[in-house]
Amino acid sequence: MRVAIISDMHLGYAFNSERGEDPFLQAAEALEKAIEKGADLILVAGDIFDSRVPTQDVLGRAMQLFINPLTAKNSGVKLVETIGKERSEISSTALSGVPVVAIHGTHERRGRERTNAVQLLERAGLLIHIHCQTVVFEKDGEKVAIHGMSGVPENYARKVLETWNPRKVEGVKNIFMLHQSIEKYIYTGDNPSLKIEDLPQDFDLVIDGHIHWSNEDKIGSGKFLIPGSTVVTQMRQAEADNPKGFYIYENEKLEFVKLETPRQVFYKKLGFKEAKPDEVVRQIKAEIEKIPTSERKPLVRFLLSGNLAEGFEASSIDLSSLIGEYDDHLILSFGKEKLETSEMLRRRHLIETLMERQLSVDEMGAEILKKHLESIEFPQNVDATVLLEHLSGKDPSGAREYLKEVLQ
Ligand SMILES: [Mn+2]
Repeated sequence: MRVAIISDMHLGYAFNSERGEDPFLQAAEALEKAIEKGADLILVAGDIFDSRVPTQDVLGRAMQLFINPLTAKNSGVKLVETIGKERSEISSTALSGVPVVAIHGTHERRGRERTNAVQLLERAGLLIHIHCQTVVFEKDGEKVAIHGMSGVPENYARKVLETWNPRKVEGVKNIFMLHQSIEKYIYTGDNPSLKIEDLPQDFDLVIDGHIHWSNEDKIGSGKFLIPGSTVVTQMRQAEADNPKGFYIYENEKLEFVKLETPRQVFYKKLGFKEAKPDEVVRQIKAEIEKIPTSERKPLVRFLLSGNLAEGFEASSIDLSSLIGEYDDHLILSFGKEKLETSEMLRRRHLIETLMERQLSVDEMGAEILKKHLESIEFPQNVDATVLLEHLSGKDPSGAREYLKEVLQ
């Protein structure tokens, strides 16, 4: 049996903006190619939608997309068993053509009593949604069990999995699908409760959505797969390095199918030393000139770091003019959080030096005060240590007395 594995389509991401069509275009390409490549079944590992409550425009577009696999030719694959899932929840239309089995992700998750957007697609007869449930398909005598755990808050993931405790179905291929951060594969800000060792070790394939760049690894005697997203939602190195696509799983082998529609991504790091804004702009432009033009505007992100010349700060660089200037053939963005002013650099150096010398907090305070007094050309006979002792003591007015005394 040929199983297509797609994840994180994020339909509705950047909707109504220049990049609003990207998720639809790329999800459509993935579904089409899966059918073209003869998939018997399509799995989606969560985050079909970008938001909990997609607008009707987004929902409508998603419904149009998911009709396509169902109108394709059915290869003879059929649902033969469900575990923990009522057969009555599954519409016969969802079993026609190339059936789609999906879990919901972090972006679609809602309260227990509320219908999420993936369940909505199931109710429309477009797919099968599973959460701590198993569906078994058969084709030409070969059976595949799909066990799915939809996205749950990270701190509950281990508990939910332990409570459900999915067991492999004997004598069939077992695929486990989830949508969580897993130690080693962590999404920014997530605090995963699951480790690779917590996942079923005796399944043939474990699929994890949520992480947006693809990766193949081993788990127990089987394979561990992160399909990655079909669309770029966060500009970062891993997204620039990894092509977008989906996988085909057959006979224990994984084949990556690259998508053609995604924009090219360029992630560039530029470091500066006492640079003036026009120098920064000049270097950015020189880098931009190296980027080949393409039909679909590439996504270009610059990560600026280092420090600027005396008297300049990041806001002195006119980045919005640059964005406008190249608007015709690039989608530019900048990260300038790591670009320091020379003042920030001096302070950081001072603190780093003090930490290296392993001074106590009081000693560090005295050093910082001393440097500050020097920089404002305070009379040199004022002892920073004594002054700080007065300032941090019970009666700070002693500091005034001390200053009066030494400055007379
Ligand atoms: Mn996602």
